[in-house]
Amino acid sequence: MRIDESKLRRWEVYSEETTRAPVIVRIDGKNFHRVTRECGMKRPFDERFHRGMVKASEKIMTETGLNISLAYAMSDETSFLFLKDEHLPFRGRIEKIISIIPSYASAYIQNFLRRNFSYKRLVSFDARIVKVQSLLEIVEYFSWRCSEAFRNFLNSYAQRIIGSKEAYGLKGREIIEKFSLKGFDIRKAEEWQKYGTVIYWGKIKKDGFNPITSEKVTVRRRRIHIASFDITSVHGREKIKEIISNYN
Ligand SMILES: Nc1nc2c(ncn2[C@@H]2O[C@H](COP(=O)(O)OP(=O)(O)OP(=O)(O)O)[C@@H](O)[C@H]2O)c(=O)[nH]1
Ligand SMILES: [Mg+2]
Repeated sequence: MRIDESKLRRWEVYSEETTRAPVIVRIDGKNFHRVTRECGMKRPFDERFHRGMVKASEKIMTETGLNISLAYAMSDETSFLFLKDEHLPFRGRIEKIISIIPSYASAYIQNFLRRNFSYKRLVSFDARIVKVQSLLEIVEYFSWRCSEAFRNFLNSYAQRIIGSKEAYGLKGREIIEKFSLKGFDIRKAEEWQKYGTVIYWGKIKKDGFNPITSEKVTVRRRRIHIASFDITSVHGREKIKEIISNYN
């Protein structure tokens, strides 16, 4: 039988679907409600798991050749920002981008859960494209994910501290008031639990040595930075803007 290869290639109907920068790729663990339960993780927040998600995101930024400017991890999800067209892998091909990034995450988290929680079942992450148009929209997006993290923080502690019946239908402010009556001061709670973690490139100065001139020199290197802060606040939004503007 003669194979008409060009016809068969045309059946790959989505292979030329592309995106442009700036673009965000969000990955999310599949059925992690069950995975985290079967791992016996601490509820509502397991620091080891969060550190694992942050490390996975960091590795994707540093060891895969992908040119990601910033990532934001909370719960079982991470959002990755590709800032410029020249940073986009695979000529911006969507099929490639949304299959390869969650594959790296799955591979890392699979090993991580096996090592740290003796978890033997398979895990997976899905991925989606979030097309943003401007610096303002990038900040708006990360602020939204951070507000989700904070909402999740309030609701998950409310279940335990106030009780699910009593907490039902309460607004954020009311939950915080009830927390303080019960002696839980959220200002003292862990920042990563409230706001997730931002992973980004920062510059550091390093002392070096020029062997030709035999002079001490200061070199600038880029290095991964990790920080947890309230992205919904004026200060937090400014910080995201500043991180991104520093790349130019
Ligand atoms: N115990 C514990 N569970 C966590 C932690 N972080 C995330 N999770 C669990 O992961 C879930 C993530 O939410 P979702 O992504 O909406 O739920 P999912 O079960 O992964 O469902 P799909 O993403 O739709 O497949 C949470 O509801 C928690 O059950 C943690 O630090 N500790
Ligand atoms: Mg999930």
